[in-house]
Amino acid sequence: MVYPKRYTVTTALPYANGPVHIGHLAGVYVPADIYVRYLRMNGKEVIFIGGSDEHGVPITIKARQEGVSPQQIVDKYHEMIKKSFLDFGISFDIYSRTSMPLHHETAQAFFRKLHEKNVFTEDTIEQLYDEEAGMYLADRYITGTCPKCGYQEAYGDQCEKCGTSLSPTELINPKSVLSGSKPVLKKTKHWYLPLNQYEDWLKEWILEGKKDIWKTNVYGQCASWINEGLKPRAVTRDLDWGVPVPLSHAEGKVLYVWFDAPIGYISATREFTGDWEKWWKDPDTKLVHFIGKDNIVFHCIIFPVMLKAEGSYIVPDNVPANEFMNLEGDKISTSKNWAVWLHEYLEEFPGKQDVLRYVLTANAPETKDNDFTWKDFQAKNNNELVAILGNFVNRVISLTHKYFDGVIPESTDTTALEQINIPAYREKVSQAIENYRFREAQSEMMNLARAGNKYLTDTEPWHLIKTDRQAVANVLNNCLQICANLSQLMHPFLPFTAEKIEALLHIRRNLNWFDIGRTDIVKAGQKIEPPSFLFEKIDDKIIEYQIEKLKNSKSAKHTAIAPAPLKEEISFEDFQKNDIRIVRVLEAEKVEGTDKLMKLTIDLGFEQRTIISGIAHQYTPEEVKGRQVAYLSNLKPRKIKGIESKGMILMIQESNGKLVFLGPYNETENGSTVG
Ligand code: B3M
Ligand code: ZN
Repeated sequence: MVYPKRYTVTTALPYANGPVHIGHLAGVYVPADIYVRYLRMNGKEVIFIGGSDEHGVPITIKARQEGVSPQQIVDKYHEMIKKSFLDFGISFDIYSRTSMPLHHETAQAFFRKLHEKNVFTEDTIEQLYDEEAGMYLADRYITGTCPKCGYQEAYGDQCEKCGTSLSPTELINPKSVLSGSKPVLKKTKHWYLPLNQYEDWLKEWILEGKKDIWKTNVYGQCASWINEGLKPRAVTRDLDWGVPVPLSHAEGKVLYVWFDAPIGYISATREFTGDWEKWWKDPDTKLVHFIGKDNIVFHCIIFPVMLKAEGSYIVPDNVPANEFMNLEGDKISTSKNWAVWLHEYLEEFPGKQDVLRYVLTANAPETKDNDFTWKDFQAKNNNELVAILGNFVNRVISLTHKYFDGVIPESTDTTALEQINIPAYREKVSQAIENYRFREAQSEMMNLARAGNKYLTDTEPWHLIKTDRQAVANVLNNCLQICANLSQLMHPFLPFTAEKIEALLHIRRNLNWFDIGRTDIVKAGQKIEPPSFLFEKIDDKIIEYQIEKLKNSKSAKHTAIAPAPLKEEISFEDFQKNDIRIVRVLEAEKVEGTDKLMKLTIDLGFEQRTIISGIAHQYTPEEVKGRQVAYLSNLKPRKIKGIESKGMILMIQESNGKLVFLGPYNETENGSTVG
């Protein structure tokens, strides 16, 4: 195998229109991170690029839903997404964003260059237009029935059911997402990338050149695209959010998000280093795109054609796209709130990043869609991480403290280590990673922990100590070497745990991949730290809570699209009739036999009252008790489920149906008035 000089590794830029979930991690970011950490440990020159995709219709639709500007949306979610990746140890060299000026400039220069080279064709076409909203309806602004599979909610750019890429006019019964009205046809001019002119090149490069090299799912999708015949593809849109088309006669037009977003990889590289060209133009650089299967055509056909047409760029060596990770048997869906959000996971499982990384890799959807279930998460944690890996390291460290005061004993016999043959594990893991088979790689790493566990159990140092202290010294020294090697072998997969073991054993961190297999990583005479658990059992209650939470979240799914309309005007006197107070919730309990109702006892300072509130489907009594909340005191009392309810507490209602408490910023006196 000829090794390239350096590696440019990119990960799909998630749309900054919501937080990221386990599907993102499993499909793209964890495998890419494993790959990059492995390359770095091998001393390879590598740049690891990520960033947020901040343009396109998904962003503007979200902004409409939340009643804020697109910039506010991307500012909010970019930070959130960036933090989640950092928290999970995704070791980007740079995590950038496409709304930054350097990206606009890079994308515009790219477009201009293609324009100057006469690559584009221009065409004035009839496009769907929403007369009520006064807007052309591109991509996801339009839904209708898929002409291929009949799915009724296909988007104007793609059917999510069958994966077919569509153009808005192909949809049957098209409907505007904005107003719900039936769109009309209106003329507009656009620029097209003539994919058809690159068919011969694509056939040679992919169909001949990548057979048996690219994953079969990726190769297969490309082959069917190319064989069906490619059509010119519009790379501009009539929208007011995006990178403006850099031509004088193109007002009101922006670049198609799928034109500018992949250029984002290049902009991010430029942001990271002035010496960016070697990462994109040197034929000795290997370019690898980690993506999900819905992005295959863009990374294997459209972006490579752009790069090829520009002329000075390399094209991807590989595009190891994954299939999808489902959740408890259903497709993960942001709009249906069917997801495990990374920021929420970290709040509920602080410090357990590696557990999720492990489970997602063990179930990685490498060749087919896979399913994440909480029960399996629990089983993998308890039966593998705790019972095998954690248990082995823990036993070795405990026994070293018990028999040798926590000092690594001298060994006189390494035969057992040679038999275990750590370099063979290293080679298997390497082979698997280099071929993008990360679940296999991780399971080989675990096999070394299994081998260590078995060796320790078979030699029974707790019996041996009575008769042969030197034999025990040999076993423990050998086992400590296995732990030390394991810490290196697990680095790409479980970086947080690897560092914990390094700290426990006082391992210096300037080792590299080829040190794996050494029998002297830790030295006799060296003191080690007392044992501390690497993983802990997760019990049934916690798992049941997660399953329950997931079920409940489905009922609070997105329904509203437009912000609630403003109500009719009232006089100040009308408003003053409301007696609004700040009160404290003293007691809270669910009303038996109902889903939503909670009975609250509140304190007005001078009096206590009972009210019934419809919040039990979203909050537990513990979450409500003790809060200060806003309360309308003079609402006519009502009997609900036989209980008299006096007044009501005021809640914020988000467009997704979520209820949020409204209260004072700081503690205040109970009974204070609001107005
Ligand atoms: N934002 C689509 C997605 O999140 C898109 C990827 C861009 S990669 C250049 O699936
Ligand atoms: Zn379809």
